[in-house]
Amino acid sequence: MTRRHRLARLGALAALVAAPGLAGAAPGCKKGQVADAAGKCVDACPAGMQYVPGGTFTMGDPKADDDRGPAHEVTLSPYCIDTYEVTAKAYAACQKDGACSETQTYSGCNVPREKFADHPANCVTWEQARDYCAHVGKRLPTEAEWEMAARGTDGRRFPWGNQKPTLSRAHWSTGGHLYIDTVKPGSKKGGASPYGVQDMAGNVCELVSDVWAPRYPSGAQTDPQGAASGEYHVCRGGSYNNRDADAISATMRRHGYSTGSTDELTGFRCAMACTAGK
Ligand SMILES: [Ca+2]
Repeated sequence: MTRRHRLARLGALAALVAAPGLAGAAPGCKKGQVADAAGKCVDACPAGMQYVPGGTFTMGDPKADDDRGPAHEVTLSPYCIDTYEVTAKAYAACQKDGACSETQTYSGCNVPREKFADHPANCVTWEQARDYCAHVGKRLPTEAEWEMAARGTDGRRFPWGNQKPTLSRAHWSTGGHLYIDTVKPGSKKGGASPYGVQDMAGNVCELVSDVWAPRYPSGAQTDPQGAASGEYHVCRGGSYNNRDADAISATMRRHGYSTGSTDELTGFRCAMACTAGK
């Protein structure tokens, strides 16, 4: 190994240890790239995903006396997360492949509606979301991965910062208007998270892999997977139906998704471990 290669490897290691800034670039590489063993910059994630370099952040809300607390330190390994919520069209393709079961078809469900093909897949159960992600070689994000992707490491309240939500930042029901449908993912460019992930506030609420518990563990955690057992799954980020800014904040948790349960406000995105450069 040449000196340059050693330095590149050390640089990549330092980037992980130091929980680098929010851009996610390895030293000497562009944003979204990492150095491989030979020191060459390679894309950290497949197309359509954003790189989150991992590191340490405070998960939860220090002021909350509910399931958003206690705030606790979480350290995550690098990972990739979908830039957008999974679309109805993508889910329908999985159905066609025989790997995903049919979603519900009641009013407001996007997969059966041709005009909503580019909107988020909603009316999906946790099991359907899990099966879709597995079919495309991914998995559901853990709740900790979802929260770091949404708010970075600086303790911000929303993906874009601490400013109040607006309609240019999130699809939510504000200004006395109750929205009854989703928008196409990526329609609210002002709402991008520190890592460039879109629609983490509003549009559809997003199922994560964890089982819900009424309180977080109080100690520091590394790559937490959620409660060991429980009846309900968690949905993050709020939806188009929420009128209260707090409901679409990056720490809010909505639970109650037991096996088979679903609604038109609920969708998902997928994630995967980042193995590039290793
Ligand atoms: Ca969302």
